[in-house]
Amino acid sequence: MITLKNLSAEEYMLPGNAACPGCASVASLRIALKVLGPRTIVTIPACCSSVIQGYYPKSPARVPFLNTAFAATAASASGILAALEIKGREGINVLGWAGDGGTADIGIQALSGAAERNENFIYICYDNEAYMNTGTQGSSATPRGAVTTTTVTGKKEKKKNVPEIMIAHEIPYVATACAAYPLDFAEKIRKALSMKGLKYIHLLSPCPPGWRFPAEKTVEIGKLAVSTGAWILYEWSEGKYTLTGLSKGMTKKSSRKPLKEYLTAQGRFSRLSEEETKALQEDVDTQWDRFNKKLVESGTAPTG
Ligand SMILES: Cc1ncc(C[n+]2csc(CCOP(=O)(O)OP(=O)(O)O)c2C)c(N)n1
Ligand code: SF4
Ligand SMILES: [Mg+2]
Repeated sequence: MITLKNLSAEEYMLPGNAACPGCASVASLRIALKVLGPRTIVTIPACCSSVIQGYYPKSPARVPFLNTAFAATAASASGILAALEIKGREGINVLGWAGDGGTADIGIQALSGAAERNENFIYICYDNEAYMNTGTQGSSATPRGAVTTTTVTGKKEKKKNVPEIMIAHEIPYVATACAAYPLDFAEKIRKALSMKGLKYIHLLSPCPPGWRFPAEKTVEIGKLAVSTGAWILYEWSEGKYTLTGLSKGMTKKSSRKPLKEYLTAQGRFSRLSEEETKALQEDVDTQWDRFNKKLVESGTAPTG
């Protein structure tokens, strides 16, 4: 189990990079690399992270990063694995690290193919819920009601559920995480490392300029996503769902904060009417009702 005491003190993502102040994705990449260690190759498509790690002629990264085409993260990771095998190199971790646009939209075919082949790498989607690097266009992971530059009156469609799509592929491990809970995230990477095949982690990654909140509130916003139940922390493996972290105590509606607290803390939801806010609260409650049934079927529902 990863704790603050045994989390590596070594840094593989150095400060002084090109991320915005308060960027949850770069803080999470730092945590991920602490768990993965120096014998790691990361492949990333076009996204904020490619700018952060590759601001030529300098780089904050202390492990090799391959910058690949927007659609190609999972294909690229598969290629790296094949090359390592041909070269007879063992004990090297391969990480695909991509945004929500590069995962839920343009990269999903490569990811689905890699899942079918059960390629032996970890794929982490850091989900800031829009195309941030190109100026906050909406993606299929943008939640209903959020304003982006392509959903100026608030997005009408629901967020695509990529973790469930990955579960349908029956890969060894699927988990969600939130950047505000780095140890929960770290522990999930540690578990993923112990398994062979494709492991998928979907990380909610608050973004101050894109979600329109002050940079010092990143952790607060991430915690609100979980404590209001908008974002569920869980793991899935061998057909069973398990809640983790704060989400463990949140199966009952009375244990969850009103969604409004999460929504009103962000400028991207400022156009919501009372009725729309109510509808989004109903979405969260329905999401939990469905999830609770999965826990019962898994035999992992909390008792009491
Ligand atoms: C085929 C292709 N289309 C569009 C782009 C332009 N582009 C570069 S980064 C990016 C946004 C990426 O969004 P996401 O994957 O969510 O990562 P984020 O920027 O939010 O970190 C886009 C549209 C591209 N590089 N390649
Ligand atoms: S736009 Fe958002 S995700 Fe991109 S670097 Fe800035 S804070 Fe991070
Ligand atoms: Mg994004």
